[in-house]
Amino acid sequence: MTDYRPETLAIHAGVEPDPTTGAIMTPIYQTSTYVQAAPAEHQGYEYSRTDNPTRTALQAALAALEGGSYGLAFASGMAAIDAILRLLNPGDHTIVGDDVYGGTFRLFDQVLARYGLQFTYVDASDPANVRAALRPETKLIWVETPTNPLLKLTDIAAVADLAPDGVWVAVDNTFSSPMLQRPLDRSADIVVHSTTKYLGGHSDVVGGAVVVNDQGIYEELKFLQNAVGAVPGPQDCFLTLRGLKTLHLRMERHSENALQIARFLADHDAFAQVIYPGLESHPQHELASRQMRAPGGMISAIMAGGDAAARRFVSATRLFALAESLGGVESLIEHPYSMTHASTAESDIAVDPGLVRFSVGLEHIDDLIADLRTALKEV
Ligand code: P1T
Repeated sequence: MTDYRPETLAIHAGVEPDPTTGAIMTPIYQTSTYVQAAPAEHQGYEYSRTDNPTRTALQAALAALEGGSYGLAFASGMAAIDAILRLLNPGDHTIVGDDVYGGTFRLFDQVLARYGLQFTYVDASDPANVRAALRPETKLIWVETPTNPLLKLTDIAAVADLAPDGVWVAVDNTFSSPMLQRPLDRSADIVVHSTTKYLGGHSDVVGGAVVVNDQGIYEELKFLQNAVGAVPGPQDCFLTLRGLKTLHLRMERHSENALQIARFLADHDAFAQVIYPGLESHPQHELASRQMRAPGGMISAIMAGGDAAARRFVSATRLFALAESLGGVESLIEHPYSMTHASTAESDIAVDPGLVRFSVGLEHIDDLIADLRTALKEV
């Protein structure tokens, strides 16, 4: 299966005809438990927190898409991130990219720091900053690339190269999806996703995933998945698995639409800065071209009129729905300062109040640009 190209994997990976009926789609095994022939004599499934066949299919598909050996599904992206951090012990140190999803910062800063984990935030777009932050207690390097919401990139191979033995590199690949980049191929140790976003793709399910190659890390994470219990239900696994089948087509169109919209915004004087890895003005455009198959569907822009203009603009669009989240078929717009990144407001990694974030969907490009043009008249 791993010899297939990503487009074929998206459709076939992890899914076998159901052994009892031949159903081509993995059924939703809506069961909490499994009958045993004799004590501990079963068919591989004992209890659905531990394993469920619909989840097994999703996990295999996720692993194949990321080019990894093992996949694990979680109840949300945050649950997946939390499971990875539970590999660490009190006193262990993590280097974190200085632009991350607000919920990730909140988990690190307000929950895990209380258990003695230490975090240092650095601008990981320059690997030298990561190297300079290494300490004897460093166990993990944590980056999003592109980041949420500023779309900064990290050279994954360069960071993996500088990480000493025993320091894991984890990449939150939510904004790219495995169709645009596969961090394990660039020597990262751990890939994490909010599958709520591009992988699910239809704004109808919340989920998370971790993919790794190392059997030891997998076994610890598999233990934590069961011991802590933040697992997705079979219906959610089914929806995510269904979403995966069109990931390649969706990522292509997200990227095409986003490039046109980024160019439109860059030409409009309402914006002081437009940030999109596919624009030549992006400081890491060259790295984006080298590391990503396409620049993705996310755009950020800082409004010349600051906070007030940003709030007016995001309230005035119609097709671009004002909502948190991203990666679905429909276009979304939001104001990170007051919404997704409100938890960073008082911190060193606070975002600009004039920032607006677009998740460009799959609607017709002309309708999307017309919507933005109309809304901009109200700014
Ligand atoms: O929402 P959840 O499935 O728990 O995933 C958390 C998460 C993890 N990593 C990244 C890069 C994310 O963007 C997210 C969730 N982000 C949003 C809800 C948002 O609107 O940015």
